[in-house]
Amino acid sequence: MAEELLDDEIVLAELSDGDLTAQMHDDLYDGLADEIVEGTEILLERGWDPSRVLNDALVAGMRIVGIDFRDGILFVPEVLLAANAMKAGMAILRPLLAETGAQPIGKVVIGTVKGDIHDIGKNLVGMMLEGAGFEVFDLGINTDVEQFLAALDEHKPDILGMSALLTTTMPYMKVVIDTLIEKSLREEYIIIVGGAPLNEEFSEAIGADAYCRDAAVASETAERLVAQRRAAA
Ligand code: B1M
Repeated sequence: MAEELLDDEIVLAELSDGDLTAQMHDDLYDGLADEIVEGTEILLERGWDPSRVLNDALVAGMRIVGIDFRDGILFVPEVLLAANAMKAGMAILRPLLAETGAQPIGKVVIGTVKGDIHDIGKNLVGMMLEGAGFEVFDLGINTDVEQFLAALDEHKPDILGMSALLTTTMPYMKVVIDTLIEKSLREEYIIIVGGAPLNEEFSEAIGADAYCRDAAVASETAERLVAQRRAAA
């Protein structure tokens, strides 16, 4: 029996490129960070470009995770594990991508608003956005308007993302948006908002561009809105 199990063990280094990327999609889905690190290193050793590893092995795998999360097949704990595995692969690729000058598909500044310390959902959104190929600047929790403005000025992102989990803190999103309007900066950014107490109506009322129900929707919406804006430019 033990012998049988050993025979079944998959040796990543022995797989063809196609089988290895498919296996990495499965390993991401299963949240296996060590296997993702190993697979990433093998593909790099085989001469793969870091951006090809990112797109074909990691981003493609996270897309499957995102779809199944959206469809209620995967739940938060599994997605956090998958996102952590993705992060482990990203940690190897990030410096290499910086060297090759590979461009992210866009930049996002994200934070949980002032007065609010909930960050699990926001972190998940940040990870999914990274998984989709965005460069993400996470301002953390309890972020006030000055911190948002400073980060927007510093990073010049395509997207500003705000998260709130409390009915008492969600109105602060409007404070940030109104400040951007006052400073004639509102049109510079796509603004997406999310968090359990929000809805479409609230997002429209405060002047955001989109409300995102969950992290998968956030990443799909971010990709769509950035593509639309670039096409219109
Ligand atoms: Co708090 N808490 N909490 N809490 N907490 C809630 C939110 C609450 C609904 C619980 C309840 O009473 N049923 C309630 C809010 C009630 C209300 O306002 N209507 C509440 C309360 C009252 C409080 C305190 C006031 C409790 C107290 O001290 N008396 C206090 C507030 C502290 C503060 O922020 N100032 C508090 C504290 C805490 C903990 C510190 C203990 C902890 C947070 C730990 C942490 O985040 N590091 C905590 C937790 C864990 C929760 C619950 C149980 C779970 C939240 C969570 O992480 N969900 C929560 C109850 C609940 O929501 N069921 C609750 C999982 C997460 C993946 O989902 O965050 O919704 P979520 O994110 C989703 C989507 O919303 C969306 O995508 C995410 C992933 O799919 N999304 C975005 C989120 N942000 C987005 C941004 C986007 C796009 C999508 O674009 C930018």
